[in-house]
Amino acid sequence: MFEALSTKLNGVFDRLRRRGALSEADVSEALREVRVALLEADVALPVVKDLVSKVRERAVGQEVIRSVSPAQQVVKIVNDAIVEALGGGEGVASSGGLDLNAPSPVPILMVGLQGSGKTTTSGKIALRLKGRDKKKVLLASLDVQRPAAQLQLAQLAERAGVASLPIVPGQTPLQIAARAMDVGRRELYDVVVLDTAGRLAIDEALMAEVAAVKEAARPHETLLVVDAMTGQDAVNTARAFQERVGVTGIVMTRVDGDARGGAALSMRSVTGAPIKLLGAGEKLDALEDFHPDRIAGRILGMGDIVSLVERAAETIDRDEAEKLAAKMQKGQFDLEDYASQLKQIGKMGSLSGILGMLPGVGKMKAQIENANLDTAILKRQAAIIGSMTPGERRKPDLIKASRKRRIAAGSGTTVQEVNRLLKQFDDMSAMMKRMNKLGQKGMMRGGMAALMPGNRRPF
Ligand SMILES: Nc1nc2c(ncn2[C@@H]2O[C@H](COP(=O)(O)OP(=O)(O)OP(=O)(O)O)[C@@H](O)[C@H]2O)c(=O)[nH]1
Ligand SMILES: [Mg+2]
Repeated sequence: MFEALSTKLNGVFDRLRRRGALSEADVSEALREVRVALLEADVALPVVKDLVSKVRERAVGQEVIRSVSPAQQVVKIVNDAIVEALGGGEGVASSGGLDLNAPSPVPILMVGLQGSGKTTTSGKIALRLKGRDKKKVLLASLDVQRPAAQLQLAQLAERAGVASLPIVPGQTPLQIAARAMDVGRRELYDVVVLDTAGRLAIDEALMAEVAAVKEAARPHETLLVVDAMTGQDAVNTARAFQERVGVTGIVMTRVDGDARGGAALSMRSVTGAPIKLLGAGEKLDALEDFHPDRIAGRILGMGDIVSLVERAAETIDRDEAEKLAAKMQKGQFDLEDYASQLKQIGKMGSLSGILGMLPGVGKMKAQIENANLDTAILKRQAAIIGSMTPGERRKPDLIKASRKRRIAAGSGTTVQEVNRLLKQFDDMSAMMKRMNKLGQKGMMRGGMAALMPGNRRPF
């Protein structure tokens, strides 16, 4: 699932990242492409509109985090909007997994159209509850439509190693449900899964049967099973079930196929019900909890950028950055400031990884990696600066031969390394002066990339 959407969005972001600074037109163009990609993935139109307008609003009003590029921020904003569309996001309880917080035996009712995967999913849920949650599970088939349906569930129960309700021919679904709950209570089961019959299409007979069973069994979870391959139809089915029966969650099956995935993105917004589980294969263990953030990560394939932006937002002290910017403007940037920059970069992890993501540095990434630039060098540089006196840090010109020897000895480095650091700092100061001529805006766009020693000339 999601392959095509993922490829398209990746294309959009690749093009975006090749630009350094983004104009509003760039963002608009990218959003047009995002919109088309979502529509092609079969996401419902109102959901697409909502998502795109949210992204536009946030991208425009976004405060710039200077250590990341505008394109990366857009990736993060799109990511967050997708997470929200999937039913996640801040302040929203994780919708992954089932809610079993009720007196035993907890009834779970499985509903859905024919062939959507109700019976298979009942078996999967039983296996998972038994294994992972150490629950005593009873499976009961209320399917009196298909002759072999009850047998199918009994066989699945055997494979999952759980009990199934003995088959009594001639009973109605309501009678079977009552018997299942009765056995569940008497034999102290934790969970009773009630698997119902499907119909080819939504019809009143099906809805009435399901509604009656629901009324009688009072399930704690009513799970609607939908086939991801049916795309927009799955969403319409879900809406109908939600209106007529009321469901507490959705299980989307066949996500192992090449479904376009739009249904997953539309489901929450159209039905209000969360997707709780994913069926990812015919085997009994092919059941996954639904985590909006992980799914978004799977769609965008850009988890590294998303977490980079998050880390940057957390670690970069905004006031510090403002002060620094002002100093740079006045040409007062000194080694003390450089050291504090090194520390911030250090907090964010591997330098070459971060550098590669910074605007305009992409090209140099290979060179940087070849030069084996990593945080070890940053630490040595920090040590060198740490061995200087405050006066030396403010006025590096003071540092002549004998001072260099002292600093090298104090930091466990060599005079050559001290020289290299000073040379870099000189280069950087020269660059900053040039940037000042470009004006504040140009410098801000350069962001921290401009502060990177490797950005001009790798070691
Ligand atoms: N690839 C794949 N196949 C699945 C998945 N879930 C179910 N199936 C297959 O889909 C077919 C139908 O599954 P069932 O569980 O019998 O569907 P049902 O909803 O109980 O069908 P009815 O009882 O006839 O309404 C079976 O061949 C399953 O193996 C899934 O997540 N991935
Ligand atoms: Mg079935």
